[in-house]
Amino acid sequence: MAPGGFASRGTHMAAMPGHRPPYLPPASSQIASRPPGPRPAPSLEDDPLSNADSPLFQPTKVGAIELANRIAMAPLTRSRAGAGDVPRPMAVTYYAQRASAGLIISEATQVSATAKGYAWTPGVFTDAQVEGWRPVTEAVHAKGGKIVAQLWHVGRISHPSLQPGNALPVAPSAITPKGQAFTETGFQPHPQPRALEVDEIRQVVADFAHAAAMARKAGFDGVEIHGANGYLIDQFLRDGSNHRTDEYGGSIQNRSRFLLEVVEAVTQAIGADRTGLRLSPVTPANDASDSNPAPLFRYAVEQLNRFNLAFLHMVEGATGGPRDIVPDFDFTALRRAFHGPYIANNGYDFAMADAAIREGRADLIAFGRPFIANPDLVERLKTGAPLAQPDRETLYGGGEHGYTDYPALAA
Ligand code: 8OZ
Repeated sequence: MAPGGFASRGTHMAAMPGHRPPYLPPASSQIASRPPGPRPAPSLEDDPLSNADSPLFQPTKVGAIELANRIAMAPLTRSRAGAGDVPRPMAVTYYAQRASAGLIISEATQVSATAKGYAWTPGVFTDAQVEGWRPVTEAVHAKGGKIVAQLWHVGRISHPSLQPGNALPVAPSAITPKGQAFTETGFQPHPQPRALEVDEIRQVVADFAHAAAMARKAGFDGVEIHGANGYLIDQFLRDGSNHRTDEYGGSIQNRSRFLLEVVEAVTQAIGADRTGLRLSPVTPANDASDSNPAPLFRYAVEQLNRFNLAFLHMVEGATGGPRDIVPDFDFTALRRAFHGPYIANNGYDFAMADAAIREGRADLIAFGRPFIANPDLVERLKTGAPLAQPDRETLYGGGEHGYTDYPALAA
């Protein structure tokens, strides 16, 4: 094993360094569905306290996509793609096992070769990648599920060993992020990235549109544009990573330009009713920071309204960490400002999710980590069954173990 505890392919890595705090809760964490004590009589019809009565389990629609319930599987990087960044057959099993989610959002998926920043993550821009994804989307559909592809460009969160021709990663500005890249040979510091030229920005926008069209060819019901967690779109949005002095930097309007151009190109390619977006206004993941996020994200969301997107997916707080990292940040104001379906995410349990839907604070709830070890999460939430905890050692990299071998509860 290399210094720093990194394990190469075939074994596993426990936690990626760019994300503080880590994406896993302590092992003691539980999803509580109701207070302890005797359960009332198990009548699904008249028991007002039954989890099964929750609006979480009611069908809904996001844009053109009809969903069996209001539970989304959040995007989860698992680093198990094969050569050419093509999903391997075990991904078919993994996603099909989780098809009872109303909506599956795929793991983050490169829109181009330069979009890559982690070992063994898949793409959706070549014909071979489309062929690798097709059996995944078919298997999810055969089980009545829906699945969108999360379209990803990492920007500066990368390393030359993951880039074509060992080139430097690209970014809005040549500002080195703190943290280390997860490469095929171990963790390595992120280098200073190269600032994109304006004509290159146009190409990246076109790459998102191309990947969206390829995702539809692969049978995905739509896409989620990854605008969160300190990757390229978020690097443009936030002033800690964007020091440009041209039309893509400076004012809130200018820093939002790249996001809005990507949204416009993708919606033109596949339709706004099949296009969603994920944002994370206050997360510190991947060294993301902004001096004044409230007006920035207010402006971005107001501008998004002109597209009629299928959904807006919000990471509320620090990704995989505290929800109140910026205690006075008002997510309900953003939810109200957005005129479309709102997917809330980050640390929800059944009770929080049920209350958020009932009180109109969200239309869907995305669960991430709980889906790793609970392929039948929807059923477990419905029945109040206990949740299995994921094994940290098998989160990223490796094979079927810790991926497709978490069992559903016996019927
Ligand atoms: C965990 C590990 C690697 C990547 C994100 C795509 O934060 C990710 C990611 C998460 O959005």
